[in-house]
Amino acid sequence: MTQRIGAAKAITQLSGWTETPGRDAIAKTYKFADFNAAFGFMTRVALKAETLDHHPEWSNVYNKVEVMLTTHDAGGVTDKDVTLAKFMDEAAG
Ligand code: H2B
Repeated sequence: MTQRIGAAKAITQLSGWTETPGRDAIAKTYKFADFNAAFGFMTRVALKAETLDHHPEWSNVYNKVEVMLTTHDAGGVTDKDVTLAKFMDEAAG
C-alpha cells in the first residue's frame, strides 16, 4: 500500500491546494470561463484518473469545480494525490 505523507507535507509540493479541517485530504476550487471549460477539464481528469486508478472526490456547479483528494486505501494523503493534483493544475491551464 502507498505510504501516507499527510496533507501538510503534500501542500508544500503544490500551489493553491489547502488542508481540509478534520480530514487528511487536500482541496482546491477551480473556476473556468463557463460550463464547457469546466466539464472539459473534468473529462480530461476523469480519463487520467482511470489510468492512474486514483479518483477524485469532486463536484461541479456551472463553471466551478470543487475537488478533494485523499487516498481511501491509505486513510489519508499519499503521493498519488500529489500526482493527480499536479495533473489537475496542468489540465486547468
Ligand atoms: N481513488 C482514491 N482516491 N483512493 C483510493 O484508495 C482508490 C481510488 N482506490 N480509486 C482504488 C480506486 C481502488 O478502490 C481500486 C480497487 O484499485
